[in-house]
Amino acid sequence: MIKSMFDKLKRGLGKTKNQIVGTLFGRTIDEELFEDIEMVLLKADVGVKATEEIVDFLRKESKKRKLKEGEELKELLKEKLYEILKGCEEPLNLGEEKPAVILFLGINGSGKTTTVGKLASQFVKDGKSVVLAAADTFRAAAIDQLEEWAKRSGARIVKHSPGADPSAVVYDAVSSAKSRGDDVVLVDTAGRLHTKEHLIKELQKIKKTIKKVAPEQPVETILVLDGTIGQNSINQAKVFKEATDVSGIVITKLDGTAKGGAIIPICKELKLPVKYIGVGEGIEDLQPFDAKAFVDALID
Ligand SMILES: Nc1nc2c(ncn2[C@@H]2O[C@H](COP(=O)(O)OP(=O)(O)O)[C@@H](O)[C@H]2O)c(=O)[nH]1
Ligand SMILES: [Mg+2]
Repeated sequence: MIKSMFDKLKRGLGKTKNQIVGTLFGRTIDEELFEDIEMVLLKADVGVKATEEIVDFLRKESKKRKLKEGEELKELLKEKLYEILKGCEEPLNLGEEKPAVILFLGINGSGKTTTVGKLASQFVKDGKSVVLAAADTFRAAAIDQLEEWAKRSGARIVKHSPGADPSAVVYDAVSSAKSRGDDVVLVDTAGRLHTKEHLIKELQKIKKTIKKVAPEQPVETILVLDGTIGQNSINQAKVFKEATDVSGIVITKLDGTAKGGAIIPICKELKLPVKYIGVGEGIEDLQPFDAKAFVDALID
């Protein structure tokens, strides 16, 4: 990972990091320290199960390796966190067929539109032609926001009027991308659906529409979760998982949250890989999830 990106990640995770690393310094390894570590991990939203697993490992290994100083646990902690998190790492799949269609889901405010915009910018920089489908048709402002991101990123936008059928937008976006030979279609959806039945129906309709035009798609259905609510996003995510097949997640707003540890229970409990993490509001602030870099930034 390039240095500026790593620095950003490190700054972003600073609050979570200070909590965790702060407990280790100037301490002798004893039961009281393990209890403090346990508390601090729980506070960082690492979750009960993973916290137990981590603290048990620290107890056993520190004994085996005859460690004395709290600081010495840092390397052990890194080792264990990496072991856990490397199973959560998986790059975005663009598939074989053009255009690749990627569907973004998540509740209102989780960061879908921003993520779509950031990702569009990365794809355009890689020389891909990108289409944004404005399938959040609830508000005019949602369409305007995506249009702004289209301008900033250099992607083409397909939009209808507010209140239009999201599936109709998706149909136009995917079929036009197909006929023009575009590489990627990013579908921005609405998160404000009144009931689960409504959500299921809407998502199924969108997916059916995509399949009709491009039978191999979507390659990815990405759930966008707000990192600042930590583990609370798990229940939210379950509703979406019940509604449709989800292939991966993006965790946003990991800059400045003290709940960065939630990435562990989120990935483990949902059994879904983390594709990207959001570390700011800017166009550059989206990083492929890299377990090694994440752990290094967390436990510097
Ligand atoms: N700090 C920070 N803010 C973010 C991040 N991702 C999104 N946001 C902000 O979260 C708010 C909601 O994002 P938006 O993309 O509109 O969410 P949507 O309703 O799911 O489309 C906006 O103010 C974004 O700028 C991130 O990674 N870090
Ligand atoms: Mg939006």
